[in-house]
Amino acid sequence: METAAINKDISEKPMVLEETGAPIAKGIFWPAVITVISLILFMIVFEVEAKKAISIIFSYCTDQLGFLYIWFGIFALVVCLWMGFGKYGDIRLGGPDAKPEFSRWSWIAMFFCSGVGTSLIFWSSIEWSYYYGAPPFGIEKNTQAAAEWAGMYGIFHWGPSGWAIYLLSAFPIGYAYYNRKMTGLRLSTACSGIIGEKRALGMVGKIIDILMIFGLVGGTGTTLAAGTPMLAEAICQMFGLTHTPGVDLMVVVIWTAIFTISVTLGLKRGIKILSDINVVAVFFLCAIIFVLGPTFFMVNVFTDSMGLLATNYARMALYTDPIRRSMFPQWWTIFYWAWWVAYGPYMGIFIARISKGRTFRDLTSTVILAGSGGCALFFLIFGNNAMHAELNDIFPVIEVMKNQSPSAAIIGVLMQMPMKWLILPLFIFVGFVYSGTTVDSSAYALATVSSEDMKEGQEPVLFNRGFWAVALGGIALVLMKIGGLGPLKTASLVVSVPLIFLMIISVFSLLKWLRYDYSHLHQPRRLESDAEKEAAQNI
Ligand code: NM2
Repeated sequence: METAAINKDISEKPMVLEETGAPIAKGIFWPAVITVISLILFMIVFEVEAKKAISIIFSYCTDQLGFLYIWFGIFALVVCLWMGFGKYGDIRLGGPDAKPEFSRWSWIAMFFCSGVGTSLIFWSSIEWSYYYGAPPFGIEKNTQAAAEWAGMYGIFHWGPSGWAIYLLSAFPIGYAYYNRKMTGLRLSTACSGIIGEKRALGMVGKIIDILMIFGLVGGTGTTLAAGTPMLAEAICQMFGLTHTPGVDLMVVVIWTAIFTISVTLGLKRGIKILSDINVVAVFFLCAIIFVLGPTFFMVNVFTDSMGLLATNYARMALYTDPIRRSMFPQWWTIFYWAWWVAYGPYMGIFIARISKGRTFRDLTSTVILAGSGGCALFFLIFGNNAMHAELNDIFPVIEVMKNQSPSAAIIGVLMQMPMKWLILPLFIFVGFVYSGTTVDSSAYALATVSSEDMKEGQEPVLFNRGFWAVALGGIALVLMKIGGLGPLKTASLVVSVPLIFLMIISVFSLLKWLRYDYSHLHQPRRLESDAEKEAAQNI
């Protein structure tokens, strides 16, 4: 195949498996550390002002600029589908002969566990209750119609558009690294086709990577913020303790220990193994709740949700509610897209790193299908189980959420189930490991971005990996102590506005490279037979 031959040409350099880690890129590492620390210090010292300023900017971004996120969600999905199923679908990261580094199972486990964490359990359990009480499209609240939409909307927010945002920059980042043999798995490198290599290596590149780092630090904060009280509540229920801030702190400390160990062990001995364990434990937990819970209700609601989702995808994907101004899309869809974007370049780096030997088609079909399918499974089980408890007066989810906390409601539902002696400890285990696998890969990606000249097969040096893991835990601890991860979360979402443009630039860079590297695909096809020539003349 011609495509294959050219693919080989541009990937002739043999794979080098380095023994030592890639050194720290001081020009990125220190400015990133200093920027992140000064911003956090600033938020601590000027807490009130910072909160106010950030929330004004955030409302502006979601409200006035909301359409940007909405169109970006469409853009990401269309581009990923075209990459996978268009003329470049056969391109393989690493060239036509590259073999996958990880088995399909581990590959899926890794991108799934790095892309979503304990927040998936949190939100899948209670997201429906918000939609039930304040539904979209002018539907009356707390009605049967509201419940139908409530069971489905979360699946949309954790579905194909989100996973496409995650996958989008994996194409340019992976192609630059594995096929064009550029050193550095970075967003700046992936943008270099458009902004030029000199700028990518200079100041502009550094700003791009620092923005990406800040988005990710904040995104991780959001993850830990959602998971911490829920896990702390589960621990308190199990051991009969009172839920105090001390238990929250303990959760973060245990988490930090888990992801620091995992990331310092490296990609193959740490992150991969933890992800494999996580997927098995998660499936086990889901299976128990599925069997012991209202199985037929769950499956029936899910089936109905699939119909609603399929018929209304475009409506939801483009919903801005400009006339009624219920703020539903701003508070939900746009907030979610911003959160996916904050994680986007990191997931681009991480998916690219683990996808050597995979074709563009494989990337699109597997990441989008397995990612959305995996998330939908949580809504099927955790969401519908909780909704069933509310609608059938088994447990007053909404009341507990209002009077106590969402975490108390989530654990309260599980406490109504048979075999809670098994469910609760398993839930705690999964909770810890699940965000452990998200944050270890975040730390890995941060270390990758701040590494110099990282060759294929090489990992960032140990210090770099360990540093980011401890830093992520430390930041969460400090912020929780001064009253919540809220401002950091919002700040990270504000950073997602420039990230949208950078991710678009990286896609155009890739297109430029592909047009150059596969120019034969753009020339008119030579007409071979006389019959073909004749047919062409008759058109
Ligand atoms: N997303 C997928 O904590 C997490 O699950 C991280 C959340 C962006 C909504 C990702």
